[in-house]
Order: sequence, then C-alpha cells, then structure tokens
Amino acid sequence: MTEITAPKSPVTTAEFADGIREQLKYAQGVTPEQATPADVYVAASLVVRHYLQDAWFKTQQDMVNGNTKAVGYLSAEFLMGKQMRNALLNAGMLDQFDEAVESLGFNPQDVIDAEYEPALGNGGLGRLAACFIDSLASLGVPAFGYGIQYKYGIFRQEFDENGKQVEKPEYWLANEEPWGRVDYNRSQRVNFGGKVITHADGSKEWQPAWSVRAVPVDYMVPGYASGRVNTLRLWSARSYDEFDLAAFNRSEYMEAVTPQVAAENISKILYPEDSTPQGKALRLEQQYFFVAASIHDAIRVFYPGQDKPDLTTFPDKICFQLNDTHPVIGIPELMRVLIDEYGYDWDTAWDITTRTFNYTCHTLLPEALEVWPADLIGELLPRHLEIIKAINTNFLAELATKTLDKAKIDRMRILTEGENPQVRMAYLASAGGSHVNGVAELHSELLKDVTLRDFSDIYPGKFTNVTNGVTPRRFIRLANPRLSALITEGLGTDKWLSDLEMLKGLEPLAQDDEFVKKFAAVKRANKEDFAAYAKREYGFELNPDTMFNTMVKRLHEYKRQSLKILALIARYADIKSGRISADDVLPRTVIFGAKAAPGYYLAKMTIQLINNVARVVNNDPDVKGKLNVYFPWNYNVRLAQHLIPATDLDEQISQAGKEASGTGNMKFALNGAMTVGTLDGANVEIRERVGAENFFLFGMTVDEVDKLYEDGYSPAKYYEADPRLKAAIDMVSDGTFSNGDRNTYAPLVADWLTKDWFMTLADFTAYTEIQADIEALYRDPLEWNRKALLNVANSGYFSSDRSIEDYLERIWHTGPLA
Ligand code: NTF
Repeated sequence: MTEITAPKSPVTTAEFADGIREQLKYAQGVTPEQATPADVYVAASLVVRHYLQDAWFKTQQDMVNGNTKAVGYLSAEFLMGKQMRNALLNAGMLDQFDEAVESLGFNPQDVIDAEYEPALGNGGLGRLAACFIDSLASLGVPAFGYGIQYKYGIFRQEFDENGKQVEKPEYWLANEEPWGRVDYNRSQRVNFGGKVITHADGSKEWQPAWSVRAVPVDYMVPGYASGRVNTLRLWSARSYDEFDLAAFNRSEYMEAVTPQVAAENISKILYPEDSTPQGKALRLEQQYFFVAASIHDAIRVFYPGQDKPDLTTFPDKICFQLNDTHPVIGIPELMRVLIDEYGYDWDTAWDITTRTFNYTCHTLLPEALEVWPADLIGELLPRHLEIIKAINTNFLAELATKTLDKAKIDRMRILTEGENPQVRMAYLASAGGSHVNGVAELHSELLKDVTLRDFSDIYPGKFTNVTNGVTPRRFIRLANPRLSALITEGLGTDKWLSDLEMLKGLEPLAQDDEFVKKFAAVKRANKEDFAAYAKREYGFELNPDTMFNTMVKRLHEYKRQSLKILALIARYADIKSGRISADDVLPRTVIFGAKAAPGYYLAKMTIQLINNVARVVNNDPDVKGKLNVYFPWNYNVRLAQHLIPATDLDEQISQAGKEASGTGNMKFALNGAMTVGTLDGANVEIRERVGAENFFLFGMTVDEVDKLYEDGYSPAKYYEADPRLKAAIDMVSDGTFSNGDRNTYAPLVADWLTKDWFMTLADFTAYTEIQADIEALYRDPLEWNRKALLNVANSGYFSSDRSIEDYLERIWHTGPLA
C-alpha cells in the first residue's frame, strides 16, 4: 500500500468551484459563461490565496511572537517561474483545482497556460533564491524573501532571420497578476543624494536630496505540506510627487510626469547582466532601494509600534543572507540606521550589524565581484560613504594589530587608494558579515585558496561551504509527474518529496530489469511530450527515437557552448568528408537554450553560429536525420520544466574552476539524465555521489588548467594537432554556416585561435573521445537507463531542503517554528 503524506487540501472540489464563481463575479466581473481561461486563472489564483490566508497570518504571528529567529534572504533576483501549480501542489489542492475547473467547463491546461511567467532573474543565482524560499517554507522556517518587483523582467529573446539574438522587453505586468498583493499602507521612504551635516554634539544627519517610495508587493510562499506560508516581499518604486500640475497646466505634459518617471525607473528593469556588473548608477540605486526598504521593514515587523526598540536584539529576530554582492550596501545602511536613527554608538552598531549579515559568493570570475567607484557612492549615498570609510579604517587598524606584511594589508583594503578609489563589495561583505560561503565544495575551496584568500587566512572560521540544491517539488513533482509516480511506486511512499535522500531506496531497483524498463518508458513518454510541445511552441520536428542531448544555461565563454558546437560541427564534417558514414552515426538531437547578455559580443556571435549550424545540418540530406540541432528561443523556467525531464544526456562542460556550482546539473541528474561534464562546480559532488562509472567525465582539472596558463597557453597548437578540430574550425571560417561569407564569424575564430581564454581547444580532443563511450552505452538502452536511474537514486543530496538545513546549522543557527 502506498503511504500518502501529501498535504491535505483545505478545500473540497465543490468549494473550490464556488470560490472560482465568486471571484469571477466580484473580482473579474464576468459570469462563468463570459469568462476566458485567463479570467479563470485569476479567479482560481485568488481562491488559492484565500485558502492560504489564515496560514499566512499564523506564520507571521508565530514568527513575531515566538523566539525563532527568522531569515531574511536579500536578493536582487527571484526567478520564481509560474506560481499557480506550485502553490496548488504545496497547499494540497492540485486535484481540487483540476476538478473544479473542469466542472466549470474549462480545460485545466488552458487555465494554467494563461499564467505569464515572472522572469525576475538572470539564471542560476535567481532560481536558487526561488528554490531556497520554497525550502524555507517547506521546512517551516520563518523567512522573508526580499527583492525587487521589476516592471520588466529579463529580456524576451527572439532570433532574427540571420539567427542573431534580438532582445525584446519583457513586460510581464501587462497581464493581470493575482499573486502579488500591493500593500500601499506599508510603504517605506528611501532617500538618495544630498549631504551630511555634523551637529554640535558630533552626531551626523543625512539631508537627502530626493526620495522614492518603496511599495511592497507581497507574494505568499506556501511550504509543501508544512502548513506554513512565508512572504516574498518585492519592492516597487513609486514617486512621492507623481505629477507636476503646474507643468501640466502650462501644457508641458511630458515634464509633468518627469518626477514619476525618474522614481519609477528604479524598479523598471532587471539588469540583463550575468556575472559582469555594469557600472551604472541606476544599478546601485536599485540595490540600495530594496535593501534599505527591507531593513526598515524588518524593524517595523519585529518591533511593532515601538519608537525606541531595543535593537541589540535585532540579530536574534532576523539574520540577513546577502545573495551575492548586490545587497551588500545593506551593511553600511544598517550601521547608519543604528547610529543616526536610533542613537547607538559605533561599537554597538558594528556588533549588531556583523551578527546580522552573512554573505554568499556565487562566482569565481574576478570581473563578477562588484566594485563601486567611491565617488558614485558619495553622490548617491554620502552618509554611507562616510560609514564605509570608517569601516575600512577600523578594519585596517584591526589588521595592523596582526603581524601581516604591508602588501597583504593593502590588498585587503575595502576602499582602494589612489585617484579613483573603489569600494570592493565582496570585501565589505567579508569584513561585515559573520560567515562567508561558496556554493559547492570546490568553489568554497577556491574562494578560500584564491579569490578571498587573504580574508580566509585571517578569519578562517568565517568561511564555510553550502552546496546548492534545487526544489524537488517544482523540478521533479511538477515537471515530471510520470517519474514522480514511478518513484512513489518504487519507494511505496511519496514522503521523498520532503525527504529527498529517500531516493536512495531506488538503488536496489536498478538491478530489477522490469523497473528499469518502466523508468525507460517514463523517459520515452516525456520525450514524446516534449516533441509535441516543441512542435506547438516552436514549430520544431523532434524525433523521440534520437538521443535528446541538452545544453541549457546562460551563454558565456566559460560555460563553453563553443566546445559543444565545435564537436557537433566536427561530427558533421566527418559525415560530409565521408570519414564516417551517416548510417553509422548514433542519431542525436542536440537542444540548446541560452540567453546572452545584450552587450556580450562573442556570446551573441556564438548564438548566431549555433542557429546557423542548426539551419545547415538539419537541412542537409547527407546527414540522413542523424544529427539534429534545435535552439528554442527564450529559455526560461517553463521551458526548463518541459525539457529537463525529456533529456537523455546533459552537458556540464565549463572550464574546470570557473562554474561556481551549477544547479541545472542537479535538475538533470534528478530527472534521470546522464551527464557529460568536467570536474567543475557541483559536478564534482554529483559524480562522487552517483558514482564515477555513472558519469561521463572528461577534460582538464583545475590544477591542469592552472599549469597550462602558467606554461603559456597556445590554442593554435591544438588546432594544428587534431585534424577534426581543424576541420571544424575551418568549416566555421569558410562560410559553410554563413552562406559563403567568410567574415561572419571571423572574430569568434580569431578568438579561438589566438586567445581562447577558457581553453575550449585544449579540451576538444578529450571531449570528442568521450562521445564514443556515451554512444556505446546509449546503444544498450537497459544499461543506459540503469545508470540513469542510479543518478536519480543518488542525487537526493541535491535538494534545496538539504542546502537550507546546512545554512541553518552552519550559518543561520535557527530552525523551524515551534
Ligand atoms: C551563479 N552565479 C553561478 O555562475 C552558478 O554556478 C551557480 O550555480 C549560481 O550562481 C547559484 O549559486 C551568478 O549568476 C553570478 F551572478 F554570481 F555570477
């Protein structure tokens, strides 16, 4: 008998249907006969919120009145994905929703499709934040997600007729958005600019030049089967003086709305940069805007109605996790609030602040560690610059008490010296937080040994690791209902959804051929589903009889989409040259998904190349349908949920030492894909857990990469040494993928042959060699699926529930509400 532990629905089907009718009537103003699926979507969402309301109140009350410290996850990005199905699942109302919607004469899928995905993140960092707040609520830990409700999310990607990326604005709020509740009565004033006055008693007063109204938009975050509902509070920027009537009366209509436009610009758009910050004042304004509003909000929540709260208890009420450097301005902000607004002395304020903040670093690329010109901070936040200077001075004084050489002390300055002093936000966070963590074991080691080495030498106790994870609710249960049912059948319980290590119980079933065949049938059905989806959404014709080989992630040189496309071209060249007969080629469908930052020239050129390789290869009769390449545009959470469960082989081929963790790798392993990958980020831990024999490892290690840099790397040598690599690159230069034009990809080719900073060419041979192992295994479906099943069975560790438990134990020192 299957034990059912899924959350119990608070509502019957009939009540759900009545609720929809009522919301249609009073919120939407339509009869069920007039209603469209989009109306039903809004009405059903409001019904879900309705039934979550009491649990939401209770969670907040227990949090404020109890003694359990809360977590404030400060993040510039929350890449939530669609809300409705997730809320239905977590609250136990999936079946009631389906039945209620059907009883009203609608197709549940049409209603679900009416939801527009909020794309408020770039990639892994934003999606991780979304997984974390799901896990916090599921574990019953009181938490706030604090971020920005951007009006425009990450750009919508299209391809033009030449295969180039075109960025279109993503105006997701043009549609009705029932999940976010705008709370005008709890807005916060956020100030900018102006000057600092010193009073006779030495106290400081910031006299700002302008202010913005931060209005919270609250999203409920229901835990899975926990009965708890946390809050994601995203701030939206509004103007205090919306409209200049005098200007309007002079017929200066544009001028009349200037103040409004200026204020609202702050939450207008998500920066489409992934890992390279833009030195833009607006970005700093965004960062300060949401962090300042959040800190004041937390004080309001935890000390309700108190004029003179005892803020020495603040770190016992809430701890703030800084998700990368974007919210680090929160450290001087809390200092300012404590000293200037509440009258604490510096030492007390510093003690409170350092106990409140912790910092997660998500990168190893030096250019991704944010650095702000002190002048810019001084202009926008003059009081904060003073505080940062004082923090820097105290920090240097503290370093001076240790026996350190001067060079080291200089290297560690939070505020650099010289003509254009800069504030290093990662250093400010490392000095001003209790803990610093990386996001996978290898990454945390490299942070300690390289990126933040000076800090870890002096404060070894601060540094720790928390390996990333992903939520099994969205990425297994919702994305892959067939596999979920099979897992539940195999384990005899569905408890695994809140205790993912239970997947280990599937391991013995990998020896049971009948079970493995069922597992293979799930994958096959998912591939057919995806083929239908790709046909409907993109007009692609995917053949489920081929291996589905996927590479989805941001387009970045270090992630090495180039390696994948060059290997593919080499295979194509094999067929064209007759080196291999198409009849002998294992049929593959390669699927790419990737957005490039709009200003990232080589990344955008790589997208163009992939699209044109797809055009040429898919239409070449010599290939006999053995090689197929598809690049569905606008990769997002929705597409991920369809594609990941249908993937046979997943690519995690970054240069070793560059990918901090990766989280796609975890989603694929949990959905029964095999991985081909380097020893990078969390690949290392995935391989350790699933077993070396169940993972296709290739390529240089971190040490080998370092050594090659040291010895002097010359990519042309590799081009000359491997004729297949040469053939592939020559094919890119000779116009095969550019209608005969030899210039189209010249900059890309020149980069490969002369720079190739991430050593794509050096790893090419190893990467193409491992393909033989991959294909041999794939030709034996039973063995392939056995190994894929072992990947599922041994990936339970990569649940974001486990990550959160690690944060609770190592960093936050709190736990579930009583
Ligand atoms: C990303 N960092 C890393 O590149 C990924 O490896 C990692 O899985 C995610 O963070 C989540 O930890 C960034 O996006 C950024 F902005 F830090 F570069």
